[in-house]
Amino acid sequence: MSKFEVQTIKGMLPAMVTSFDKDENFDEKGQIEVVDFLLNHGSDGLYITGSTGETFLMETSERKRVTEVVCERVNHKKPVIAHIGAIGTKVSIDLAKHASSCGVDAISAVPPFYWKFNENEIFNYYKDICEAVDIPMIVYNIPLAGTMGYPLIKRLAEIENIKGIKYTASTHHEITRIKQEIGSDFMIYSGVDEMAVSGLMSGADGIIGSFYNIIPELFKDIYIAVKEDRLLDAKKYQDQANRIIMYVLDHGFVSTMKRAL
Ligand code: MN9
Repeated sequence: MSKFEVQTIKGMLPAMVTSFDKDENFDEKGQIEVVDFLLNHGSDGLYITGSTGETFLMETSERKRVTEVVCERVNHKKPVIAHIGAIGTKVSIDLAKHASSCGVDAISAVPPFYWKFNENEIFNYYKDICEAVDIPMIVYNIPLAGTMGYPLIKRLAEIENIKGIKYTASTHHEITRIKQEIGSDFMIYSGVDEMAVSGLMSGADGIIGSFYNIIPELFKDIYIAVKEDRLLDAKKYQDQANRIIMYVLDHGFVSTMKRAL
């Protein structure tokens, strides 16, 4: 059973990396260490098996095992959002049902990608998943899978289980528009780490990102500074974070973050 209402999921949530051993198998012990590290460094929840978690390199069975191990360790101390997106609806529904049975608080999915699906196909993908499970869905706007424009987001928000969006696109004016026109209880999680201040100032309820795996405190400071209207402090922290991000992106970001961890 999930525990947290989606409207209470706010703050700084790492898009958690997945631990693998030297043979590239899921490393349960390593994963538990990462979970403990992130929870002990101010995380307000975890976003698991997403792009940063190298989900598209994993077998469906491995993705399920990651969800089981993380849910057991977190044990409802903080909210867990499980990304269940896949190129096909059948796999996504299977993962969604499994994540739901593990007690995650919400699921999330990138839109189906590669074949440049049209708006109706993307809408129906999310609708089919939402009809198969009784758990909140956070849709995902990310240019890598094809940015969804405001009209499609508005349509998706009419599906009952769709309660928010992870917004990893730079069109932050749309964050303000979503809050104004769809409603303040439609949750928005800003996903471009380099623009966390901008996302929060545009109205995001929280931030979900890769770099909170390695510099969680700095992003928690950003979140708190914006909420307390200390914008010059927030900018200073963002500038510090971005110097680290630029370095890491130049060196292969998941591997370099793991080295840093
Ligand atoms: O949304 C992440 N996006 C991708 C989450 O992985 C594509 C971000 O956290 C970026 O990794 C980060 C670095 O560019 O902003």
